[in-house]
This record gives sequence, C-alpha cells and structure tokens, in this order.
Amino acid sequence: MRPKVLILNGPNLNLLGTREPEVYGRTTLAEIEAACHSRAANFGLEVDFRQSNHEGELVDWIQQARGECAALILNAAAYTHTSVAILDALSAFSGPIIEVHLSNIFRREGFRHHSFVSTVAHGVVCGFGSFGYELALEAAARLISAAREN
Ligand code: CA2
Repeated sequence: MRPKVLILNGPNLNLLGTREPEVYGRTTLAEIEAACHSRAANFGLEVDFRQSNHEGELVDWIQQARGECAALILNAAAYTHTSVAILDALSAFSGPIIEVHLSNIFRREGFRHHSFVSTVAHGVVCGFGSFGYELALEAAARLISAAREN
C-alpha cells in the first residue's frame, strides 16, 4: 500500500483562481489537487486532498489522520494566524507536518507574520504559488522515506 499524505486547505481557498489573482495566482484549487495527485504518483504516494471553511472540520480531519496518514501538508489559510485548536490537533499528529502558503506571508501585513502552524511544522513552503504544494509533496516523500529507513 502507498503511504497516504493528507493535504488540507483552509477557509476561502475554494475561491482560488476566481479572485485576487495578483496575490494568489490564477490556478484553481481543483487544478492544484490534480497536480498533487500526479506528483504524488511519481513519489509512490497516495493523496487525500480536502478543503474546508470550518475550523472544527479541519480539526476533525487532522485527528482522523492519526494512524492513517504518513504526513500532513497544510495550508490553514487565515486559521494559520489565529487557531490554537488547529495547533493542538497538529500536536497530536506524529508524522511530518509541512506548512504551505501560496503567498510570501512575510512580505505581507504584520498579522500574517505569526503562524501557530509553524511552531509544530517540520518546514514551511511559502511564496511559490501553487508550485509550493508540489515542493511540499517532494519534502513529504523524502521525510517519509527517511522515517522508513530508521
Ligand atoms: O498565502 C496563502 O496561502 C495564505 O494561506 C492564504 C490565506 C491568507 O489568509 C494567509 O495569510 C496566506 C487566504 C486564502 C484566501 O484565498 C482567497 C483566494 C481567492 C480569493 C480570495 C481569497
């Protein structure tokens, strides 16, 4: 069985490609999902790709990933900067966590410079647009292989 990577997307990311293309690009979330499935196949991984506008639903999915998923890739969107609930759920996940942002949050408003997710993430990819998800998948593949060798 291929190791499964859960890719979670937070609030408003369902609007990608329809508004604010100067900040978030023109690629839709469905196109990002398709690219992730294709890249994951190259790495011998399975991908479960989801989006929710609801904090509690994201918490539920993170909890369900325990014991089921080898790694977690998360763009928590605005919850990145606010959610202790998501941080606590992530703390109970034992595999690698990779944080993704389409935009470079450090070039933007000050309130985007703090991330609760970063405090438990293995690493962060930000500023590379939708390509960041593919970079995160490559990082996940390496971390999963390294963990299996030990
Ligand atoms: O750069 C990122 O990926 C963010 O996680 C995106 C979040 C933002 O709150 C974070 O600070 C950085 C916002 C996602 C909203 O996505 C939209 C897409 C199209 C139109 C409107 C919103």
